[in-house]
Amino acid sequence: MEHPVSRTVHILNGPNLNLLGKREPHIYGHETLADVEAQCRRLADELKLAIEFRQSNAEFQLIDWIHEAREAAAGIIINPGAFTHTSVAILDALNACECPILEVHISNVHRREAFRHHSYVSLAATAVMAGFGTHGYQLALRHISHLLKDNAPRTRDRPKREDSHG
Ligand code: CA2
Repeated sequence: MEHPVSRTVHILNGPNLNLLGKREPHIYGHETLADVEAQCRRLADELKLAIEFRQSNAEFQLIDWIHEAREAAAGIIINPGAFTHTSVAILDALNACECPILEVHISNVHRREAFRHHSYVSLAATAVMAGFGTHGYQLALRHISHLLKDNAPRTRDRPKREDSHG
């Protein structure tokens, strides 16, 4: 029997994003992560998608969730927090996924410290949004909805980096 086509988008948030809206509002704004989840749920209903919305401060937990998403998700939206800039393990987990992967950063990491300019995760990402504030999550959800439409390129056709082999 064929697997039913998933309409569930897994939205994964990395370390310290539980502090959203509580500290550093000049960088990350005033909305909390619960506000972002509520906005994503409203939009997902409109787009006839379901969401799994999660946050963890632990790298292994994010990796386990990516493995779960690999089996179950129509797409992954991930804000890996500071693991963006450090984690080959998260990159390896994402590289094992065939569904679209949208990397979201609330702040414009390219206007910030040099160590935030490099992302391991971008090597696996279908697309990257940075600097749209928390609205970036909704833009990412809309883009996944677009990719799931019949006329959009199949997820398998996600372009590979030119220097990748196979
Ligand atoms: O801009 C983003 O979304 C980041 O992924 C956020 C990470 C940062 O390490 C990345 O370079 C860019 C930090 C998440 C911490 O979030 C906080 C939110 C409020 C108060 C303190 C931390």
